[in-house]
Amino acid sequence: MTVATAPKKATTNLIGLEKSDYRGLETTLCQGCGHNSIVSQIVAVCFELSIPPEQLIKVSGIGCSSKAPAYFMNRAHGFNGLHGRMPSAATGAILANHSMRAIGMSGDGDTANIGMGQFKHMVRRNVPMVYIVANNGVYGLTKGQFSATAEQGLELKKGLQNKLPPIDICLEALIGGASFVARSFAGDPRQLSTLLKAALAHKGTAVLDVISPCVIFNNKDESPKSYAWGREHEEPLHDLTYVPERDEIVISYEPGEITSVAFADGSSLRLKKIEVDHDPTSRLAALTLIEESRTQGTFVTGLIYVNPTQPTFVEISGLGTTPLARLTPAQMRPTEETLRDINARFA
Ligand SMILES: Cc1ncc(C[n+]2csc(CCOP(=O)(O)OP(=O)(O)O)c2C)c(N)n1
Ligand code: SF4
Ligand SMILES: [Mg+2]
Repeated sequence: MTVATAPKKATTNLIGLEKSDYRGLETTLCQGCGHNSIVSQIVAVCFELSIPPEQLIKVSGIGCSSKAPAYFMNRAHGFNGLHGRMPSAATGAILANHSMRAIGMSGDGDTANIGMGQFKHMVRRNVPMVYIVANNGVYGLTKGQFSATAEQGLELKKGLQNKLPPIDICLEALIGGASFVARSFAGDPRQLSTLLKAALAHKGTAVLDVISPCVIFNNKDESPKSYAWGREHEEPLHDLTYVPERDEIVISYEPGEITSVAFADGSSLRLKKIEVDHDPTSRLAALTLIEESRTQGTFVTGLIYVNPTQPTFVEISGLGTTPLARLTPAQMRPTEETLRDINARFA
């Protein structure tokens, strides 16, 4: 008698790598830390999209969140920079070799406190990279001081109340001219994974503000950066489906039920309306959405804004197709004759 067995699920991706090829070192972050969930999604998504690890640059600043790149993709290139200075390190790396993909990993302190200036210039330039902010409202690494994204009135330690209004990372990104702005939750792996895929497909800076609870210093149920609050209050804007270039999915929808965002690499993101009518291609609608969410204290997640055609820093800088790092000395140096001509003009 022959016994029918279910077909085995492929353990290798399109470039013949296993998921283990996308892992990093064993995490040293606390068990249950939201940053660990973000790491798991990066590993899963990069494996699924068959991204060659050697073609990825991972960059970070300082903080528990900025330690996270050590825990994914051992075979990728990495640079752990100074506190708040990840954007300048990433910009330099990308300008040197724009054939690479880059994932920047930052924290709310790293971005919204010490690194705000760098962040604003990165989004304004539209440097091609995914910029993840693992946002927990505290400086986790230095034992839980309030960061600039902590809610006004929040009490974490007895007698200590945050008196200042919070900075909204998505709002700052939008005002700064960002071309891709999304918010997600470390407790919502499905949405996070889809947004990560779209962010990797986007040609400019893709800002992903991920509420990522710190289980040690900011996880009381009443805190808007806790797991309990997030699970209770999350309001996804859309039901999202990422469609890689090679897969044309055939699902029938009612007319007007879905919209689609096409990325330069041929992939697309399908957005199915849930409750709110939000057009992520309208900057004004995105600004209004964030302002309404702030005043009403709601937790909206999903793709807030996208402009897939906004020119990137590489395009604006006219870098051409060959990355600077691949040019030969002869291609980079002016000839003696050219130098003589230039000097002659100043004679
Ligand atoms: C120039 C400088 N100032 C201060 C510090 C101390 N410091 C280390 S991590 C950190 C805050 C990190 O917070 P965040 O970016 O939110 O990361 P988290 O640990 O919460 O993930 C601070 C203030 C430092 N390392 N360098
Ligand atoms: S202290 Fe907080 S942010 Fe740092 S690893 Fe632990 S849970 Fe995560
Ligand atoms: Mg933090």
